[in-house]
Amino acid sequence: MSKRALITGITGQDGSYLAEFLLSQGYEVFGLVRRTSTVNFSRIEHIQDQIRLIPGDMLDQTSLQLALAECQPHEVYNLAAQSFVQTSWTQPVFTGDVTALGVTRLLDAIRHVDPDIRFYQASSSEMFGKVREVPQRETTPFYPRSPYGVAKVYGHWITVNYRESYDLHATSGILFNHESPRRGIEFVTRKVTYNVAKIKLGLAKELRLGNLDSRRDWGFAGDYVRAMWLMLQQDTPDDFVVATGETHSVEELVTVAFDYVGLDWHEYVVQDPRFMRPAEVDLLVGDPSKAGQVLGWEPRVTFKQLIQMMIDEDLRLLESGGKAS
Ligand code: NAP
Ligand code: F7E
Repeated sequence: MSKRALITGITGQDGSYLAEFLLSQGYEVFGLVRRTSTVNFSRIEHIQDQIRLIPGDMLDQTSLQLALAECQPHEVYNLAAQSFVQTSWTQPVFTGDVTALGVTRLLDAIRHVDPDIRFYQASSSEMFGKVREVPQRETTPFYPRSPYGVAKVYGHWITVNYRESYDLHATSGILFNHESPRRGIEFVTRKVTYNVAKIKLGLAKELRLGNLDSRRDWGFAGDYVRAMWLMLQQDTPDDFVVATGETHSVEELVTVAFDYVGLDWHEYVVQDPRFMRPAEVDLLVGDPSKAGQVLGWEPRVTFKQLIQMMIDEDLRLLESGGKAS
């Protein structure tokens, strides 16, 4: 009998890679999708006939219970969130409702429908915020710097609490930034690669960015979903940092991207205060040694390969007359 998995956030970047990965492992894959007036399944179109989509919303407790009862999963991966940090300042309550309380709704639904379900929570390096330690590891104290980061700290601790209170197999993956050609256009890597491709093709003249000094530990999303699955195959639930262990500034990202297409970034990049944040996370770099030792996980794609892969895909998309969705 094949295993069944339910993915919330299946229409997002990670959800689409995780669905592909679980299908390749022989899983029956279910995805929770919320009702929107315009449907956007672009990231899962290519696998839509192999998965089952179930309507539901992280804001609606009943829909979560019905979804679990319908698909009876062995594993639940909670990837749904309002995940864009900048938006969390203009929609702090909504962000808290989906990204923080949504986790409790789902955990409580699991507890009542089938407490044997294994649960993965998509925690984030944004919880480390104003970092207390370099590099950041599982035991580093949290100091979030945005409503999004605060919501993720809640999601992390409620996962730990349900593990300890009800003996659920509930695991928190503390993932550092991970990117891909499927990354939303609002995030800085994809914003850079998409606009560099446009500039290269003569379709744009400039790229407007915010803070060029902040540093991130950027990996490839395809590598990171493998770590999520490995976490749920362990006998004991736990917390794991998933990262590359390398950090790069936004300026380095811009340099690598423009260099790849033979252009000088100084001629195109304009700093725009609209993209500055009320409070910034200056430096993130993770220590993935626990994931290496316990899960046998390590990243396969380097920072440079990642950026070049994203530019290649954006050039292909634009040359074929497509647009970022
Ligand atoms: P993403 O592309 O923004 O996807 C978010 C997903 O959540 C989408 O499928 C979205 O559905 C869904 N969603 C939002 N609100 C919902 C609601 N009320 N009910 C049901 N579904 C809802 O995010 P991602 O980059 O794949 O990240 C996946 C998860 O990992 C998120 O929880 C994120 O916060 C976390 N995370 C990401 C990173 C990273 O670097 N990517 C790092 C650490 C943690 P729609 O298509 O309907 O909008
Ligand atoms: O910003 C700076 C910005 O929006 C990265 C989410 O997946 O990873 C992501 O959060 C950095 C920040 O990602 C622009 O100020 C400069 O310092 O790509 P980002 P993020 O905020 O790190 C974590 C781990 C998550 O969990 C989140 O869900 O880049 N930056 N100029 C800019 N950022 C954006 N978006 N746009 C700019 O124009």
